[in-house]
Amino acid sequence: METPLPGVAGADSLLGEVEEAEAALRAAADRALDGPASFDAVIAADQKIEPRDMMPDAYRAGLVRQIAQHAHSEIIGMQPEGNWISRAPTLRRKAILLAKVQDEAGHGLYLYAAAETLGVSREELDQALLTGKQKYSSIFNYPTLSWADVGAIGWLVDGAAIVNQVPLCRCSYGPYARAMIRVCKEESFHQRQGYQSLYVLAQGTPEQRAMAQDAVDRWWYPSLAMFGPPDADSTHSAQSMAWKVKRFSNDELRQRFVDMCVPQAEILGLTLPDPDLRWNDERGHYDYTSPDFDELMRVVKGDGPCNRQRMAHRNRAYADGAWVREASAAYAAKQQSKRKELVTA
Ligand code: FAQ
Repeated sequence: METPLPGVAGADSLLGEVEEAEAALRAAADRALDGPASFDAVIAADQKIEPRDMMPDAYRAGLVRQIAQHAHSEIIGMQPEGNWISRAPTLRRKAILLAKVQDEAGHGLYLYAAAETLGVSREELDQALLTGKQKYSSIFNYPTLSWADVGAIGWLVDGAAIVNQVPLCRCSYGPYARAMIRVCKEESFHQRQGYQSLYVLAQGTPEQRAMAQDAVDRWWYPSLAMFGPPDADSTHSAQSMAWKVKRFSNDELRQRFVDMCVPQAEILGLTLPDPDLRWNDERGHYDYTSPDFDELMRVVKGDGPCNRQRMAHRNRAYADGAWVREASAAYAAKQQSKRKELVTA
C-alpha cells in the first residue's frame, strides 16, 4: 500500500539538520589542525572537544552520565519490540523488525564506545546498568500489548528520539556528536517504518484501526515524558547547555515534537489523546497537556509497569553471554601473542 509520507516531512527537515551537523563536524576537524586551544576557547568557538583534550572533571562526568544512560536505553530498548519478533504478522514485517532491533544494539555499541573514550571501561558501564546505579530511558518500562505498539514505538518513540538527538549531532564532544550522526540517520528509517506500519493498520478493518488508536493512546504521554522534567525542574540543563552538550531545553524539544506529530496524526487519521491540543496563533505552536511528571519520576526510580522485568531480562542475558565474553577475550589474547611472536621473530 502506498503511504503518503508528507506527514513525516518533519523527519526530512531533521535529516537536513544532521547533514549540516556533519559538515560542521568536518570543518571543526580541519580547524583543529591549527593547534591546541583552551577548553573554554574551543567551546566558545563551537569546535569539538576530543578525548585527549583537557576538560573539566565535571564536563567529563556529565558526559559519562548522559552517554551511558543513552547507551543503556538503546540496549534495554530492544526488549519491548523484541517481544514481537516471533509474532510479527508477515515475514516482511518480521525481517524489518529484526533489522530495527539489531540497529538499536548497534546504537548502544557506538555509544558505549563513545563513553569509553572518556576513560570509563565497558565492564564498569555494564555493571552500572546491571546494579541499577545508572538508569535508562523511562519509556522502555512500558509494555507492548499488541502488534500496533510496534508501529506506535517506531512513530512516536523513535520520533521523539530523533527530535532529541538531532541537536546532539552538534554536541561539543566529538565522539558523541559523530555517533549521533549515524544514529539519527538510522532512527529516521525507524520512524518511517513505524509510521508506515501504523498507517496500514489505520486503513485496515475496524478492529485494526481500533488497535492502532489504542496503541497511540497508550504511547503518547510516555513519549512526551522522554524529553525529561520541565525546564524549571531540570537539574543538568543549564550547565549542559553552557557546555554545548545540550542545544535546546527539555521543554523546547517537547514542543518541537508535539508540533511535528499533530499533522502526522491527521494524515494517519488517528487522534492524539489530548482534548486540549490546539494551535496557538500567538505562540506559533500547539498548546498541549503536559505528561504526568510524578509518574515519570516514579518510573525512573524503578516503579514503572515493566522495570523489574526489563532488569531481570538484562541480567539473565548478561549471565548467558559470559562464555562469549570469555571466548572473545581468549581469542584477542591469542592474536596479540601471535603478533608479538611475529615482531620478535
Ligand atoms: N528517563 O536534568 P535533567 C531511544 C533523568 S534512546 C529516565 O533534565 P538531562 C532510541 C536525568 O537522567 C532514548 N531518566 O537531565 C530507541 C536526570 O537524572 P540523573 C534515550 C530521565 O540529562 C528508540 C534527571 O532525570 N535518549 O529512544 C528521563 O539534562 C526505540 C534530571 O533530568 C537519550 O538518552 C527519562 N525520560 O536531560 C531505542 C538521549 N528524563 O542522571 C529503542 C540523550 C530525565 O541526574 C527503540 N539524553 N531523566 O540521575 C538526553 O538528551 C538527556 O539526558 C535527557 C535528560 C533529555 C534525557
